[in-house]
Amino acid sequence: MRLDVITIFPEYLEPLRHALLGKAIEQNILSVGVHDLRQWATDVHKSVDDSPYGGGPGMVMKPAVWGPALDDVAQGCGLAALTKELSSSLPHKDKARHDDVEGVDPQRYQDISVREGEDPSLPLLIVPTPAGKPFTQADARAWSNEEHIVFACGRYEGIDQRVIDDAHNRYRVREVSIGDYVLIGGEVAVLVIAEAVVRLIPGVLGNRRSHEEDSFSDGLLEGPSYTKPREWRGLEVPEVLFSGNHAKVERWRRDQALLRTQQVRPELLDGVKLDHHDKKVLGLQ
Ligand code: 6GU
Repeated sequence: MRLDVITIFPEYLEPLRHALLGKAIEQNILSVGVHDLRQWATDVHKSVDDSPYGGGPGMVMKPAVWGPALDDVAQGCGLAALTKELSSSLPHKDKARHDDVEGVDPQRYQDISVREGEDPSLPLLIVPTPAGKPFTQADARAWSNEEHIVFACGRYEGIDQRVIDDAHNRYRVREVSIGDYVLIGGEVAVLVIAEAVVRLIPGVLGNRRSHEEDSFSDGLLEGPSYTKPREWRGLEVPEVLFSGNHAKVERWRRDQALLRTQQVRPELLDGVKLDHHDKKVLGLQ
C-alpha cells in the first residue's frame, strides 16, 4: 500500500514511522510520502490560505495551491516526486516478534470501496474534516485493500470546496470525521485512520483472528481480559477462565461483551443479532 499525506506540518506525521506502521514500512508492505503543501505555494510568502468570501472569522485554504498538489500526488510526479520517503524508525530490522508473523492469513477483508459511477482504478482521497461522514471499522476494512491512499490535511477553517469538487476527476473522494469534536487540523485524524487501516493489511498484525475478536468486529465492545498473577492486590481473576472449558469461556466472554456494550454503548446493540441466551443475559426476556 502507498500512503501520501499533504500537510503544512510534515513533522506532525512523524509517528507514522514508529511501531506497527514503521514495521509495515520495513517489510515493504507500506510506503509513505509526506508532502509539504507549501511546495506548491506560488507567491514569495508561500501563503496557502486567504480570507473567506462572504466574510467571517478564520482563513480558507487556497485552491490554486491545493489543486496542483493533488494533481502531482495522484500521479507521483512534479513536486510530489521530490519528497523524501518516510523511513521506519525501527532499530531491529530483522528481528520478528513472537506476535508478529505466525499464521498470517493472506485473505483480504472485502472489496475496495467503490461507489456508483466511480472509477475503481483511481486512488482514494481522504479529506479529514469534522463535517465529514463518521469513520468506522467497516471503512478501515474496506480501505485496507487500497493500493494508493492520499490524505489531504486541511487547517484553519477548511479547504476551498472547489478543491474537493474538482478532485473527483482524479480520485475517489471521501470526507470523513473521526468523532464529534473539533481538532485544529486533519493531521491527528490521519494518524488515527492510517493506523486503523494499516493494521488490517495481512502480515502487519499477526493472524486474522486477532482482528476478528476486535471490538466492533461482531458489533460488540470487547469485555475484560486478564493475565498472571491469578491474584493481584487482593483482586482475583474470574474463576471461569481456569475451568479449561472452552465453550464455557467463550460464553462468558460474550456475556461480558454484551453487558459492557449495554452499559456504555447501548445503541450498538441495535445492530447485533441477539439469541435467546443473549437476551436473557441482558435482562431483555
Ligand atoms: Cl477528521 N478533522 C478535524 N480537523 N477535526 C475533526 C475531525 C477531523 N474529526 C473530528 N474532528
